[in-house]
Amino acid sequence: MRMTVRGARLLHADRPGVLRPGLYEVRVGPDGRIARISPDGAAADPSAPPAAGVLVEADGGLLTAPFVEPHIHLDTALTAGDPRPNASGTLWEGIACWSARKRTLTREDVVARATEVLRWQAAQGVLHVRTHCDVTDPQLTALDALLEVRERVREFMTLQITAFPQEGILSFPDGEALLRAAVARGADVVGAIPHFEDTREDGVASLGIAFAVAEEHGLRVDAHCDEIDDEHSRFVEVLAALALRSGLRERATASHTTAMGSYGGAYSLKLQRLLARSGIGLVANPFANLNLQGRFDAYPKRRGLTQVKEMLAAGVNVAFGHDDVMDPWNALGTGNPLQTALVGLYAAQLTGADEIPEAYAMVTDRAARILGLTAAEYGIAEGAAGSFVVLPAPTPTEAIRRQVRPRYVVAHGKVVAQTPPAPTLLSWPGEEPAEVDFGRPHGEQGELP
Ligand code: 17E
Ligand code: FE2
Repeated sequence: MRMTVRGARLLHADRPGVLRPGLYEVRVGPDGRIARISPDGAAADPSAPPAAGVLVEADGGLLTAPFVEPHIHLDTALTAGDPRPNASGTLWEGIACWSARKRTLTREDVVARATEVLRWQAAQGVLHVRTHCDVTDPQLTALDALLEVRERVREFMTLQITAFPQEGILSFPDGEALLRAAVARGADVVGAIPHFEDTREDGVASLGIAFAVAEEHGLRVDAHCDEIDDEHSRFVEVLAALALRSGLRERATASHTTAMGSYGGAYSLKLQRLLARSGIGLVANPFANLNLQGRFDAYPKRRGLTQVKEMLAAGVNVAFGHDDVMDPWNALGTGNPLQTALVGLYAAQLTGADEIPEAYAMVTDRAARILGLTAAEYGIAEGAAGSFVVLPAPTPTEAIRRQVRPRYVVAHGKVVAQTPPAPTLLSWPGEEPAEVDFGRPHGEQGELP
């Protein structure tokens, strides 16, 4: 055995937020896969072989599959303020700021910034990442850099690269040729940005091109789609119809779709039915959406998110993404998925007791479905990859509420990050200094004696 984790809580395989009863021991074999999941301790299972390999004590903490980042921009990360800040806070000025910065890109610059953010992500338990990479650059400098980074991290992280035509497929000189060149060089996913194209017709045509390229090369599609407060921006229906008719279905994703926050009831119902039938996934990006949308509104001011709750209820897969880390569209961020989940659940009002764990699924299992990770690559089951996080919290809700960092991040049976507890001692008047753990005094449910 490569590793034994003792005393872990586990989630039910298909019920978000529901714990399996008791504590478990998880063993990872020499092949880096989960070899055995069993009730914890010799008392529970006298036939259990002694712990083997590296021993990790979960102390009753939750062990889940690692976090999955379904939508980030590693090429633009850590460029905030360079060459100038985004003064208006709009998507459009952000694109202009980035366009200026793009002219100064070098491969080393992109490799250094992307690697730094991937380090932050791995430290916080994110081991599967889909990044968008701007390919409206005649040199494709960022793409080449990210292809290099993808190979460097392959041993313990999945990095999917979306060829993202930030300034358009039809509205940027040679946009289609650049998109095709990016795919030829090794991009994993085909992007688009229909709401940015010069005309509605160009937007529709751009999605046709994206799906054609994806079909030709057996790739997935993930378009920035309807990222605007314009109820007339309705490209997601085009994307869903193309996903249905091409058979790409759940291999297609519409990211952002913030215009859905402006659609009326009649159209929303039509859309819910179409999206559910089409199988496409949605990625909401709460930081960027709350930051960039609503900028042209007086009060009442829109919250700027897609219809998260409604689409989940309709049976559509929805995940939460981080989008930006310190770039023209978001000056803050560390790539922390539990921060994304927290902000996302408030933005979408997923605040019911059984909705909060859904937000955890939206940065784990649901995001894994967006990336198309297989059962062998992702999940806590015998035979699956021995990659997981062990949290200093017993439930998904507590992990989000306390904003914990994983105690251990494990990739293929090897500890890649560990965060020792850092207790805060409080000297309360009349008492000895004591640790504050932010738990309810009467247990997690808060029952009074
Ligand atoms: N580009 C874009 O079109 N939309 C975004 N949210 C970001 C970059 C971050
Ligand atoms: Fe994005």
